[in-house]
Amino acid sequence: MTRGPEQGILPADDKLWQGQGTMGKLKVYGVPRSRAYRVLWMVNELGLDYEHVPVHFGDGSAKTPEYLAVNPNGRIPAIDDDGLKLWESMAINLYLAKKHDGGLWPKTIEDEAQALQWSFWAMTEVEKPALAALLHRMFLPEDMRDPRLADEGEQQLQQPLKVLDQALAKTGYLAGASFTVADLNVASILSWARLARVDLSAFPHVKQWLTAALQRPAAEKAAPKRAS
Ligand SMILES: N[C@@H](CCC(=O)N[C@@H](CS)C(=O)NCC(=O)O)C(=O)O
Repeated sequence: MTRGPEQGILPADDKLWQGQGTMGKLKVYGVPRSRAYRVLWMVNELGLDYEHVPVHFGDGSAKTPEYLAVNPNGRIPAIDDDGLKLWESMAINLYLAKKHDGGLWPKTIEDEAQALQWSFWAMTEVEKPALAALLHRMFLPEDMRDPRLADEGEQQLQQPLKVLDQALAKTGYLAGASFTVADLNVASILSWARLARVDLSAFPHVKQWLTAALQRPAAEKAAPKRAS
């Protein structure tokens, strides 16, 4: 299958790998139609000057020796921040939010702890069932989808969604009184549930918060575009 730019191909220009001409500039590896969306959203939110290297998870470009030197796991996303090579989407976002004073890092140590809590929680409680719903409702080719697995994912999301709804009912945000990395990290993972048409009607605070988060200009700019 030929991949267009919206799906991502490794640029032929191997200067990107060698860093020539772009020394020191933040590099973000990974196509938007992947967990790299989370990091692209963050760098847009912070207004950073960065170079996007559209390594794809499905065409072998994440398994080249050059990319494995950035992320030995052979997965996306990853960043290279002036020599600091970092992987794991949540860790990358927490690092970038803390490093750059873009208002996304919580202002107190207690709120900082909440941001860590919600980020770990989203990865452990939400990501797997949300991915099952996404894969089996829209991402996989139709003949490979199993509706039972999608429904099971939606079912497993009910309890974490209830917890999230109760938390959002208090202040509307997850760490402190404004939008932070905690909201971005959790909303970026829950974007899969929305794409998978998980019914959020029983969770009005989640529904409102998620809609507002995903409509932020930085989120829309990062969002995967459909191949034409
Ligand atoms: N926990 C990692 C997961 C990264 C991950 O699994 N990324 C997928 C794309 S969304 C990937 O690169 N898959 C390729 C593979 O597993 O070989 C993170 O959040 O960054």
